[in-house]
Amino acid sequence: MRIVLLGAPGSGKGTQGEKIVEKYGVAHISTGEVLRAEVAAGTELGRKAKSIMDAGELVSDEIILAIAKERISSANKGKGFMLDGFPRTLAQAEGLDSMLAELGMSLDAVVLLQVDHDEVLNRLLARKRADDSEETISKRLEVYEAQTAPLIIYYRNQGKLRPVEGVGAVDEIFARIEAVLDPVA
Ligand code: B4P
Repeated sequence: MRIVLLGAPGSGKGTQGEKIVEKYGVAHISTGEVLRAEVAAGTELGRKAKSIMDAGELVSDEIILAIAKERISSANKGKGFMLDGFPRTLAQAEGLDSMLAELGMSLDAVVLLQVDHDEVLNRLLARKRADDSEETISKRLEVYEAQTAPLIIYYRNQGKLRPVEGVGAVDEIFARIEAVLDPVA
């Protein structure tokens, strides 16, 4: 199974992603996690990424596509993969499609976690990660609307979009995700 988990910052991609990995045995590829690990390790990429993440901006498509390519190639042999927080721009989505085509693969589904603006704002203010200051959060939500929300139309046009209501108890939301993924798995 090859899927994308799409949604605003704080929509619960990381939270639901863990449950998807546990049930379906797919590899979890989170570009945000990879970047945070690079920051923690103090690599050159981490140093470059930190200031961008702290400002609520997106790391360049070139860097992200290189990270994704490496992870996707190594996840290729197992039960498939779940992309969490990638793609986030149209250029990334197109890059992903051509990367998969080269490998003779395509996506099975794109799960969209739908959560309204006030709810994600409250969740992120409560989370207190390094890039969760009020100013950074507003910027990230603005960037999501401008650069990532257009992917909803992109994947709807491909017939792959599976919208899921992302508000409620974590297990309740997961049951909604299972209802759309079980037929694909
Ligand atoms: P990410 O790591 O992808 O993080 P996120 O979008 O902020 O969070 P997520 O949706 O995973 O929410 P979570 O489950 O944690 O990105 C971080 C940064 O990395 C980006 O801003 C960007 O700079 C960079 N980056 C990453 N990928 C990139 C890409 N492809 N291109 C360019 N740049 C990239 O949930 C949030 C909170 O809500 C948690 O505290 C959780 O406990 C809570 N929560 C979850 N479910 C809930 C529920 N049902 N009810 C109440 N609370 C809930």
